[in-house]
Amino acid sequence: MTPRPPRLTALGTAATLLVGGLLTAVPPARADGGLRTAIPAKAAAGRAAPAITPTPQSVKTRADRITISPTVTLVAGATSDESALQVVESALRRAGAQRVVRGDGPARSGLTVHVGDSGALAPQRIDGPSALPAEGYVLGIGADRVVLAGKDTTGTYYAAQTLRQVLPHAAHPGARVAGLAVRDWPGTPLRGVIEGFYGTPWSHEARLDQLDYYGEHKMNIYVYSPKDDAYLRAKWRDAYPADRLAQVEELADRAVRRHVEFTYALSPGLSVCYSSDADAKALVDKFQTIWDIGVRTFAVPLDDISYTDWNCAEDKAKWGTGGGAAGAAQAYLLNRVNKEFIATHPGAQPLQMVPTEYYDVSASPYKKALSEQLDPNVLVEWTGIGVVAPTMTVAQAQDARTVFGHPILTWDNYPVNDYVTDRLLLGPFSGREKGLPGRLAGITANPMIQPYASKIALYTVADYAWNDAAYDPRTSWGEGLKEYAGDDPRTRRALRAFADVNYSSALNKDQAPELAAEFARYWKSGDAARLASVLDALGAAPGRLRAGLPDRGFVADSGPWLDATGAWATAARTALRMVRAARAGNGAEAWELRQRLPAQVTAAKSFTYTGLDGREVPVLVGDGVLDRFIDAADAEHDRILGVSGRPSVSTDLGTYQSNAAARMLDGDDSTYFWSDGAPAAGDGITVDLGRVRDIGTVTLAMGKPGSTEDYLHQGVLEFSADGRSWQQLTAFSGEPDVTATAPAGTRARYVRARATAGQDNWLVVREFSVPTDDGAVAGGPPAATGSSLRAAFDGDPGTVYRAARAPEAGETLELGIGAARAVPSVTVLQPSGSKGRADIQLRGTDGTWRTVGALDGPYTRVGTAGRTADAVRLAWHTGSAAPRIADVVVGGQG
Ligand code: LTM
Repeated sequence: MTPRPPRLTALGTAATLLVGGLLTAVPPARADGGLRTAIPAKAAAGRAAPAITPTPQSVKTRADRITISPTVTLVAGATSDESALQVVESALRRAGAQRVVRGDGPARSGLTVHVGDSGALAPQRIDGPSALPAEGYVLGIGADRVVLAGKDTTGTYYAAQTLRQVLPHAAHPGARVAGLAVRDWPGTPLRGVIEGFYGTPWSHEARLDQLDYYGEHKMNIYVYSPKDDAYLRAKWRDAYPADRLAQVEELADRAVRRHVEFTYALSPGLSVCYSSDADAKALVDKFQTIWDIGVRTFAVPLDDISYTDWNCAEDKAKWGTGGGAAGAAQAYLLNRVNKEFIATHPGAQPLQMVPTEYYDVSASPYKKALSEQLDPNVLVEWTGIGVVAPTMTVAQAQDARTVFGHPILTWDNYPVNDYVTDRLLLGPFSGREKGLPGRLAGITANPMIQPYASKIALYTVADYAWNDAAYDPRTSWGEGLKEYAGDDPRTRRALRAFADVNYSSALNKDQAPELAAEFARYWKSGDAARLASVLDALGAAPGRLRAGLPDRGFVADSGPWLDATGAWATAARTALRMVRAARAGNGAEAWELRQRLPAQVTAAKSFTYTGLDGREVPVLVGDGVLDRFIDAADAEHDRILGVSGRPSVSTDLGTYQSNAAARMLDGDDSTYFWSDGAPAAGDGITVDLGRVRDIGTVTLAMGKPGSTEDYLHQGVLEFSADGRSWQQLTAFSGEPDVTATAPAGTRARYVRARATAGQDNWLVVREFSVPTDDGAVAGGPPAATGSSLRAAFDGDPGTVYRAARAPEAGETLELGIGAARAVPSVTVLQPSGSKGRADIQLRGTDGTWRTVGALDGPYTRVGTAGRTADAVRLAWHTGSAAPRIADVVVGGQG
């Protein structure tokens, strides 16, 4: 049969093409080929074809098609192996082939698939892979055949993985598959994972599963280096028991079949004597044991050890002290391993090492010694600038290459979560500059303690490392989620919603970007129906993932985070309903919902998982987004109700460590706000009283023992009713403790301390106290222990006045509201179930108390027709139960 030449459509220079739903940047069309905008695999299949991942370098569609025949013949060529053949065979069966037979040449009838034979590309008029880098491949579909032609066996295996993604899923033969020419190669030689975290090491089953995943995603290295595996670090000299060794052998074997370099990493640094022959022999002997079970790649990590303390006196005698001495000692030992083991074992891959200074590019005696003395063919792992580098650039990688003097393999600390064990890091690999992979020996990503959940980020690592030019973190993330969730759209939506609320990290600053955008949209538009459906979907996500996510390991890994997500969604829905009710004027319902929230938030924060040391670690989900939405909803409810809120404080200055601004109002002189820099003229701190109130004597207590100069050296105290026009209360200079009494009748909502000159010292404020003359609470019954009368009138419905006993005859609870004014309404909030009974009374200018209503359930609002009053009281009925009051809101306070 003479294959017909393909009909090709030229499309010109660099273009974007949709292949299986994936946007792919492609280089200019070659003279012998062209591009079509058809979607080959999709067109042939009854279902959406998966994207080719990682993003291929070049994909061209062809006008011709092939048909999956009942019998398909596989012909193995020079760069095929059993692994590739098996992937192709099972992909063809899934595409509808009933028999897949192996033959020596093209079959007389039916489809022939050439695996690892670039000569078979000729009828398709597609160039072979000879000019491609190692592991590159060409995949041609058309001219009545399929050809997988790798530069090497790994390349052909990757062609098989691409074919697996391109072929349709069909129950019967006959599927038509559109013609395609893929020309593809990796962006960097080594791409994969270093299991290098602290905490519970991955299980054996999880590692096997990971190796399968790496093969499918064209990752070719796995470094076996969990910090808490004693045989690899604390007891590195110890021989493996037979069962453990058998497991390592099984991993090594699986890795070979998935074209992954299983790298055995032994970390002797906690106890090694670098100059010791016995220790060098112990290292080499252990490597030999591992070599004997089939491993060919080895590493000696020396991170997270001290290089100022030697483990033996001989090392000090031989090398002295300091970083330079440590570098020389490490180079000595590693060179021995390199010469006595790697060089004597043909087939061994270059030795890898992790330096003790792995996190920067600053010149140092240590790096100089390594650079000059370590054998040049040893790969050096480097984490970027910082242990967890938010960004990594080409220039930094070049600097690392220069300062270490060796090829650089990045140890990229993403998505590792051993330093934030309360989080799942499910966002994409980001902040890595395009062009970086090409400057590196490779990229190894340190994953999470949770192996299955790590796959979401690892998908994006694989995508970036393969084709950084086409890489877009959000796009790759979305494609990875789709692949991982499988075909069910509900599961896909659930996974995306769950990943969104577990998104933030050092690389991805924003938490829950999609949910945060929905909250922002709601506050702007008031579209509660839309937000309700978003929150319903979030609440349903854990159940959907538990029921439908194909990778069951993910469900086990994420259990507490799934539970927390469901609970946060419940709380957020309550908050939304509360705002809706308040906005609709349904105060009683809103108050009932507001009371449910604290318990729901506590429940959402209650989920934990058990760490390696047996400690329960509480988990975080959507932090800073879900919790803030609930706070904002509370505030909105309170605003609608007319609750003033408790005083709050803000500042233009940054905060040093955990010395937060709120400490200025905590009534505790031993805690303080501490700025993280010196105030400039105009910088200041502002207390917001929540509403305009009568103010009295203001106290600003600055400085502290040990930091006596950390105060505003020159400034003013000012007050304002609206936050725009300010009046001076006092000016001060050279005094850390400032007191000023406002003239009688002064009313303000804001009081601030403002620097009038720049200074060198930072600022410490122990207390910024603005007492108010209104809001005084008197009477009874007395408050129970842990409660206060004040809580009944503090502007915070979250705090409750709980009476210690039932009221006595004639007893009242009296609340001052400052100077006499018109009062349009009084609202009394009682916790649900409260049984207090009382008349609500106002005191007029003549001093007489008049009843305007009576307590009536948890939410009582009485209109008072604008009576003028200077106080409100609850006159308890005889026989009332011990009362509980969350807040009394006197209308018209703003
Ligand atoms: O990063 C390196 C080279 N070493 C350790 C890792 O083992 C650890 O997982 C990460 C993240 O905490 N930090 C390290 O310093």
